[in-house]
Amino acid sequence: MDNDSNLKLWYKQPAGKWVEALPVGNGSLGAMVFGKVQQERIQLNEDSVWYGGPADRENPDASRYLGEVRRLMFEGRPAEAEYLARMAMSGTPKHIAPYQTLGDLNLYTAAGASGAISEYVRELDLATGIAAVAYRMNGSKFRREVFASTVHQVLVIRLEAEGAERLTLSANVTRRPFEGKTAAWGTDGAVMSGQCGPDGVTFGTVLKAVPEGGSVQVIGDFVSVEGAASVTFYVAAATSFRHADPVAVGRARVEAAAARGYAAVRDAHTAEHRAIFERVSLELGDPSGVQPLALLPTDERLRRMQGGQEDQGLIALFFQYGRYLLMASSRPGTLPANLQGIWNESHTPPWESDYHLNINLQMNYWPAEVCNLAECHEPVFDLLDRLRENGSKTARSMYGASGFVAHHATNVWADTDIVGLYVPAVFWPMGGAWLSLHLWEHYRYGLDHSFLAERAYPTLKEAARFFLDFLVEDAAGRLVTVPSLSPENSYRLDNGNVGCLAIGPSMDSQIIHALLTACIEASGILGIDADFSARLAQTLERLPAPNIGKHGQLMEWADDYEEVEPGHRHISHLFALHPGEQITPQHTPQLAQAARTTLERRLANGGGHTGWSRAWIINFWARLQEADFAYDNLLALISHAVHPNLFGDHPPFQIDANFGGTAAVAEMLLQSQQGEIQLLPALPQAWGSGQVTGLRARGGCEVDIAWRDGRLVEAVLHAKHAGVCAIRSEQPLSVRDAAGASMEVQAGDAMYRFAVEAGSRYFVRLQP
Ligand code: FUC
Repeated sequence: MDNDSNLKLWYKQPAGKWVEALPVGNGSLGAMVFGKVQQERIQLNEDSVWYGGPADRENPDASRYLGEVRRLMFEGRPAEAEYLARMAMSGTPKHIAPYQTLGDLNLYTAAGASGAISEYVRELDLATGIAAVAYRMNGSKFRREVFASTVHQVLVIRLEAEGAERLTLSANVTRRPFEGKTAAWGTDGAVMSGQCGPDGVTFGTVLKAVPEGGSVQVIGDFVSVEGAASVTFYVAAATSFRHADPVAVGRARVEAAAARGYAAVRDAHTAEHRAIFERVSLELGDPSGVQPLALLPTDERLRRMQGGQEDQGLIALFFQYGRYLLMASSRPGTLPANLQGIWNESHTPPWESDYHLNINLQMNYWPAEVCNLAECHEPVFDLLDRLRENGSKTARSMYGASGFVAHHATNVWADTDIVGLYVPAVFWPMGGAWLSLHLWEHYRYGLDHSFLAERAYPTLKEAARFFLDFLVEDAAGRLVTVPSLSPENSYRLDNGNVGCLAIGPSMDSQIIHALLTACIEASGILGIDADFSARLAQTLERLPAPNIGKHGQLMEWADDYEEVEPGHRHISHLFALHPGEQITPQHTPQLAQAARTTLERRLANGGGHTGWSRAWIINFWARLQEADFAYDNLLALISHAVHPNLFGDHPPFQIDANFGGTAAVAEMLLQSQQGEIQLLPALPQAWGSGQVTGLRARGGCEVDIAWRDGRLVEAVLHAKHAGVCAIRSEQPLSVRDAAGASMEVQAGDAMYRFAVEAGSRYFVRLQP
């Protein structure tokens, strides 16, 4: 097997633990490949396998007690407000049910087919999306390949023997302890069907074997293959979430793929996968130092890095792995990537493996636009359509407000009520608003006018409308959210009372600021809703502005309360720095300094201890253009917060660290907030030379950047739309067009502006 590439995870032994197995996925169907020789386990997932059905959980007493909760808050009695809110506002019933495993595909090698194993290699090739296992036994070579095809909507498992040995094995699908029914399907297949709880989805998993040479039969609910030179298993799964008859859909998919045959299905898969994956390439550091390390197994590289040794290739691999994981867990028509993407082996996973809306789901999608995977963002927009529908009922019944609201967590059914009783997290009406901003980001990168008109603006507007009704005036005349909280932190009042529930937490004001600003801009572009826009502008004026507190920090709440946990993992009040852009070092230097103080305080008090928290910190440092701090935290992330298969570790496994980390690497190389492109804004010393291609900038262009010894060599801008390109640079720039002619550049205040045409390329260099 060829391992001289930095686009492969590879190992010399089978996976022991689940977090050593290698993930494949097509957005909906996922699998974890263990690579065990005698009894292979391929753990299966389907994105809509969640326990239980949709539920109307609105607390019938919420609107009756809303005024009372607010009064207690304004009287400085948060503990009493919380006591009441738990009864009066939390959903009925309290919890949402989990995302669950679909089961396991097991391959059992026949008795007698054993021997000494040598030259064992297990790998995942990010460029092809194929997991492979190879080894020698009894003088024969064995090879397996596993991939999840988006084109054919099947999981394909291919086993081959080369030499005297033949393949004799049996296969079945299981789902301990909730299997439902298992049965033979014809003479070469098996079906498992069942239901996820009394009112949950029904599912169907279908398996079919196609051997070459040898024979196949069904014994019990096993598919048994004897004496084959190779065998291809096709697996499909569906649920009633999308299909009336999941088993029929599964059978049709498996039949269609088998009819095409292994080679054709594989070719279609790799072509489709490459077309998306290869949009972006990344090389960090000098290739002569980086390439030899790719010859080491991934777990060994990880151990080296944990021991303090540098490995820029491993960072590039981690970056590309994040892109791979998003492709594998989120495609047009699927559900969004949840807390574990789509990979979950449990019936009771941590945090239900749900969609947390107070950082986690948003972080999952930070790499989508900049890392050139815009279509992978679409499942979020579909979820938003459903949140908007459910959330308008919740807004009306709980808060007497128009528009829509979603709280801190949701599920497959787009639940918008308050989830659970954990006060520091749940009473937070901002989840829908924050997620809606992803529509605006998608527009800003792609400039698709009809997407803005038809998809983005209508939802942004409903998200904004909610706050026109929900915000209340505080004693200082500001418009604030209440009850709400700063996820998931608490504060101390001067009277000694500790509270989570808060009046006007800074993150809320910052999210609302971003939302209203987006709405105003969007309505301007679309030329509609001038009156509504004017109302939003008035509201905007009255939001609490980001403010600096007694430690020189950015204040986490509207008032400068003492923080109970200054090292808290959430750093919500820096939303305005990232992913927001209300604060930038160039435009608001004092606030940027305060944000820096906040970060330093968090880190000095033990912050960054969860994977996602560390990933966010890297993004913050990148926005503050502190390249080496960003790099140190990136090293901390990869060496302390990933599993052997490079899955992010909260702990436990949570995928947001992968996506947040990937976005952070991009953020170090290219930024485009505030209408200004910045090339290499946070390039650490360790990345002296390198190149990246295919990143996207807001304003509709793709950017390739090459650098040497820490300095820009050349950036190529591929303009997708006509307009004016604005680059911020402290060093003088010159720009040429594709024909090599100097462009007319308007320069001043460290900004370089030039007109671009759709479909043209522009070459940017430092002036000699
Ligand atoms: C948020 C975080 C936790 C965890 C959970 C899924 O509530 O505070 O750390 O990531 O989401």
